[in-house]
Amino acid sequence: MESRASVVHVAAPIRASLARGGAVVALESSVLAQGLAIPHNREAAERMIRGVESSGAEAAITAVVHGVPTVGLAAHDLERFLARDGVRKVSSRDLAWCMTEGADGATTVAATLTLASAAGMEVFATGGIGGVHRDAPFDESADLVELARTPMIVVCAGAKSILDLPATLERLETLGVTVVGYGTRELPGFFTIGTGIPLSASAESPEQIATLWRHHRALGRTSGLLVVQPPPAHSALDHDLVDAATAAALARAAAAGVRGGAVTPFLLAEVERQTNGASVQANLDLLEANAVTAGQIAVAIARAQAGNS
Ligand code: PSU
Ligand code: MN
Repeated sequence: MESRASVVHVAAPIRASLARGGAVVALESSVLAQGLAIPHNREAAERMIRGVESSGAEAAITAVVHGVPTVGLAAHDLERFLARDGVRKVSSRDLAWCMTEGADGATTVAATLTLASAAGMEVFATGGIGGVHRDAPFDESADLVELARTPMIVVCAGAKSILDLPATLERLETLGVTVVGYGTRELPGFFTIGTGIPLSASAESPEQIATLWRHHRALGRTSGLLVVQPPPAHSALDHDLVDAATAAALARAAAAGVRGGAVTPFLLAEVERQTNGASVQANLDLLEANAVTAGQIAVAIARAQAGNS
């Protein structure tokens, strides 16, 4: 049988960096092909890559490229994903089918975890993870179960505000995923700085996350570690504004009968409309901030490992 590593194409520079124990950060592509509209998606890609690099790490976007699971998307392929034309949304269940059809697929957090871990990566930056949807028996993102079985650090601004956040945190606890606040003791609200929901762990530095990760791995834990960082204060949104926008978006989704994988992109676009675009600015800023932090964590882990060997 083909091995997991052999079916995933890892771009040469990323492979070389991993082989010498360098710092690398995975980035998802669904946020580019489904989550953000043109031209914001290009800005997001550029700012995330630069953010990772500003920390001294290398960025690798994951995607399925003409049926090939890929870690380290080439520039000319990225253009097709930014054009969003015929690019499907690929969660973990969709990976093998996307390969079978030879299609282009933009990977969600769940699918990115699968590809990046096959490549031997340990750090991944995104905006917000999926989770348990509100009043929807039963819509829970595959992001949660993949986090439960993939040893990877995921840096995000929490779960998207359109979700049931207390239920999402409870599910993460059940699944054994450690959630650590980065510079905060409460769960961030993605667009908002806080939610009032307390966390059981909080860290202040990349080195502290690296130590936490070392302990996690030493215990033989095969689950992920979710690092949640509040969005930058200058563009974070007000609670009431997000609440009202979300309520309106949920009502429209219900009226339009939106289901399955289309729910998350639909709600994000509606929130953008309801906030007159303010949510996009917040989204871009937090994506970059998360990329910077993930880069710093990857560098701290690489340094600690170099020091130990
Ligand atoms: N957060 C965003 N934009 C996005 C997503 C998250 O700000 O586009 C994407 C991520 O790829 C996440 C996915 O993994 O939405 C979750 O989709 P679902 O709920 O269908 O699993
Ligand atoms: Mn879903």
